[in-house]
Amino acid sequence: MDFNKHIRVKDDVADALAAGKAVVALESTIISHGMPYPKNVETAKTVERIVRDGGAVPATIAILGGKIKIGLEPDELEYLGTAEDVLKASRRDLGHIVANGLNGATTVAATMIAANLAGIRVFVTGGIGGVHRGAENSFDISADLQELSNTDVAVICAGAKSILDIGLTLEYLETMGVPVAGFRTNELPAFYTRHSGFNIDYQYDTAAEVAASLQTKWDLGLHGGMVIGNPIPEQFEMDPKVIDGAINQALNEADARGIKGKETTPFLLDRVKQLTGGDSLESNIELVYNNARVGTAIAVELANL
Ligand code: PSU
Ligand code: MN
Repeated sequence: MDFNKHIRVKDDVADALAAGKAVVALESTIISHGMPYPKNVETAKTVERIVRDGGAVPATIAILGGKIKIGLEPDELEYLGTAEDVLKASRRDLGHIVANGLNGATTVAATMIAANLAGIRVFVTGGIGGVHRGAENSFDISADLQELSNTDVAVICAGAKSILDIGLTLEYLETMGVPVAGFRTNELPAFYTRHSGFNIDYQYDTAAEVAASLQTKWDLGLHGGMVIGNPIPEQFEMDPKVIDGAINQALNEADARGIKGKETTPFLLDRVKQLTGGDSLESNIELVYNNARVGTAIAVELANL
């Protein structure tokens, strides 16, 4: 399918969309900048298999050679997981990367944009960006939050990491009119742990309830997405003390080294992983799998409406 000269939709994704079947978008920053090789590529491939097993077609999104690709081949996933020349691509970066024929790994914001262009309504990831701790000085607020306000794509995630200020992230989402729901929880999950202590607006216990809420929002002409927070399964949860200690140390180091802008999130993710001796990576992978199962069920329900 070639509805826009900058976009290439993989055949199986295009066929599913044309037939009104369920498609699940997946991001690529998590592959190129969120996890180390080879776990990143293994995870990306396993997530695609979970989506297929659940009855939907996976569409991992990235920019390769200046084309926005919706649905990737296995060798393209491998490339994203190993190459050094893959830029982190958020909303502001898309025009530049595409115009110059470069490679980019799409963030939540950029993946939402690409998914929406192709007509994909459901997107599964690990965690969203948000309002960073100390944002009152740094002004560091992820472009993901504005995107959630504007672009009609639901994001299934394991909540927000405490590298972020979770309370301020929720306030910002409220201001921007973004619904935040919990899947079988009334709290926003804190990524590595099930509990953040921050209550959220709605609890949905089935994929059908989420799909009905999304469809109704869009039927009312309300643009934007929804955050569906799906807690990490208990057996893969981290000890809150261990993870909080690692996050605090990583934040102090980022501050001392003057890390800023788009480098902040990848730096913090990488340090937390090193400081927890790889445990955080295992939790991260398992929560993505869990999100893929729930997100696929939501996409299937939405396609049936
Ligand atoms: N949170 C994670 N893992 C990630 C990211 C966030 O737990 O890989 C990535 C996502 O792609 C997200 C991006 O969209 O980081 C946010 O970056 P920034 O804060 O620079 O907007
Ligand atoms: Mn930022």
